[in-house]
Amino acid sequence: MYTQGLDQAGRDAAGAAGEETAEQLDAFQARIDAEEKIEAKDWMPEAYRRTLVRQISQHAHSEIIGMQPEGNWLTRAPTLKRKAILLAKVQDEAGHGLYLYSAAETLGVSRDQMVADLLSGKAKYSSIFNYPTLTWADIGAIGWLVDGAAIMNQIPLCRCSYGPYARAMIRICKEESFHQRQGFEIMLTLCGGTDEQKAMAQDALNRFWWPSLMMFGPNDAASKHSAQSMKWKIKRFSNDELRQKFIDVTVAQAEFLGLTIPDDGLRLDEESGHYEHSDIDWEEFFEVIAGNGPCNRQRMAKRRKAHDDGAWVREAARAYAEKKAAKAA
Ligand code: FAQ
Repeated sequence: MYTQGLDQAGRDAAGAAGEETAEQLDAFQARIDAEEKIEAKDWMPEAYRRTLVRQISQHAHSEIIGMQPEGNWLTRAPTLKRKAILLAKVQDEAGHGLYLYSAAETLGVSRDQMVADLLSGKAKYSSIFNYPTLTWADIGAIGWLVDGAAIMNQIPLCRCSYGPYARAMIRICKEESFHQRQGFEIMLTLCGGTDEQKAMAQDALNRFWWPSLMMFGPNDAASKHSAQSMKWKIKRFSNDELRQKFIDVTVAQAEFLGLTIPDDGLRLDEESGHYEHSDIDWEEFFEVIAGNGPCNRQRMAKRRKAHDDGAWVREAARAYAEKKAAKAA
């Protein structure tokens, strides 16, 4: 019911989009430039609202779909302790999805609508979750690299101009930081183990390195939303800037583990202090986000099945709400 009201607010805002005046837009930009937080009930340009709904809902979907590759190893974790840690991590991702859906709802879109957009294939989720987790070392690589890349991208989102998103990101980043350490610790343990275990860690790095770099999105020249999102201080850094920061910190971590980054072109430019790297396979990236990655179909089929299997829970919750409302009336 709450979101029905929000849906209406969203439609009203969309209807008013054509009536935005230059004065309103200038005043809004001045608030952004002054680092004021924009809150749910504040006036905002329709394009700002839509950009946030797109980004926050895609972020939420990523957290939810992102539970699948790791969930794949819950029953096969090597020890009870590892299993408990992984279970907690996967539950955290569900929690992140829920805070993010709530943050997006404040912009006038209902969770039902966002979920429908995911299930119909209209909304995207992060490319990284379309790669398979073939060995236990992949769980280490996901924590180390995928959560590592997520933190690099998401710490600046704690300073996003939209208050509800920025506040949700604070707790998410704290939890992602724990996730990154648990992944690195798995890699450290494997690298200190037998030759076979170390080879498993290297293989996971080989397979997850390039997809992790793709998480930051297309390069700046091809990023259609970056310029406007940076002007609105939704994004604080460009895709390439964040990718570079990630590479610069991660190379030293790989060296510490005694692993080799699978890039012959990787070299430190002494002058800039940054690592140069080989070209990213953008063709692969665009294929994955178009739905043709190694696991896209499997991930969506599983999500649709989970949604269908949960129909009775939604039905029961609806019936209970109706009963309560009738009693109150
Ligand atoms: N995958 O113009 P840009 C996590 C799309 S959470 C798929 O540069 P923008 C936690 C983009 O949507 C990971 N699509 O777009 C975890 C746009 O398409 P559209 C998720 C991508 O928004 C760990 C088009 O390409 N994190 O990992 C990707 O300015 C372990 C053009 O791109 C977030 O969502 C991609 N990698 O910048 C969970 C963070 N990149 O919408 C479980 C918030 C780009 O026009 C286990 N999001 N696209 O159809 C962001 O920071 C931004 O949205 C970017 C993209 C940086 C992802």
